[in-house]
Amino acid sequence: MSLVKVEFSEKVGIITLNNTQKLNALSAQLVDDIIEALDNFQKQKIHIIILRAPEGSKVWSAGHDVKELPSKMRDPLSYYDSLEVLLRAVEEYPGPVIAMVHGSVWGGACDLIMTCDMVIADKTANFAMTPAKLGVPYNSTGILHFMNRLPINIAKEMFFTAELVPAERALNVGIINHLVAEEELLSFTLNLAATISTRSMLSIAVIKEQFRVLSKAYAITPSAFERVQGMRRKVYDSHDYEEAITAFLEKRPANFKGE
Ligand code: KGA
Repeated sequence: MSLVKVEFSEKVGIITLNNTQKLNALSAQLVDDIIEALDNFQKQKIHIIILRAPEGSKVWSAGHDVKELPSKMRDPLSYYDSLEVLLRAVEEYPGPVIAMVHGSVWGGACDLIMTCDMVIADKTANFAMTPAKLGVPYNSTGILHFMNRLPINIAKEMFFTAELVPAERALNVGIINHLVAEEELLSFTLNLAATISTRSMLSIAVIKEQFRVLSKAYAITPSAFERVQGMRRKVYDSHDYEEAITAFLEKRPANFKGE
């Protein structure tokens, strides 16, 4: 059974993450279902996608499925990790992907909304970037998503504290485009999609691709890349990574040692 619900009109497709029992944690299966929905919409030439959770969800998505993160000694966020595959699918969709957010957004799901082209939210929305709570060495493309979107001090605060940023502040710092009343969340998002749908989709698809290519146009030497990978490895080989994942599964706070 699919973990997403799909609906569409002429140009707008809606994908609802529909695994609320698991707080829409981004498991490999949920990710596969989202990607399948995106592929089908692309074949049907649906130009604009809205990504949402079921109405009234307290949690929009709890982020990466922690139970699927590898145990120690393996990169938890490598190129083919399900979250990474999803983020690329959203970035490469040849039309706008709009995140419509009611409820809390955690870790990898926060990266997902930052990868969407726009974010519309109501006052229940809040956003936490959690790798430092889970001892996870975040990957460089993920860091770049935040650098490209937010002032660096705000991105660092999110990563260093792992605290939820409430909706009003998220608006002020640029995490979200529009903060709207709860009862207007869907109509506002559909109106925005309707406006976009009157524009040239060819032009928009090319501009989106230009943003994607240019926002990643950072040069990095092979040795710098290998150094970063080596530093990340120290983290996923560490006591702290193993301890944080175990603590999550045992529903207790992690006891970090910094090694
Ligand atoms: N992965 C897997 N299972 C999860 C999960 C997750 N991310 N989040 C919650 N669950 C499970 C949880 O173990 C419980 O399962 C059920 O969902 C309901 O959660 O019923 P079970 O088998 O015990 P819970 O905690 O009882 O619900 P709650 O009290 O309403 O609290 C909701 C929140 C969202 C506050 C709480 O579940 C929570 O803190 N979850 C973790 C959120 C998080 O830190 N996500 C980041 C994951 O890491 C991530 O994306 C990366 C890659 N990162 O940070 O680097």
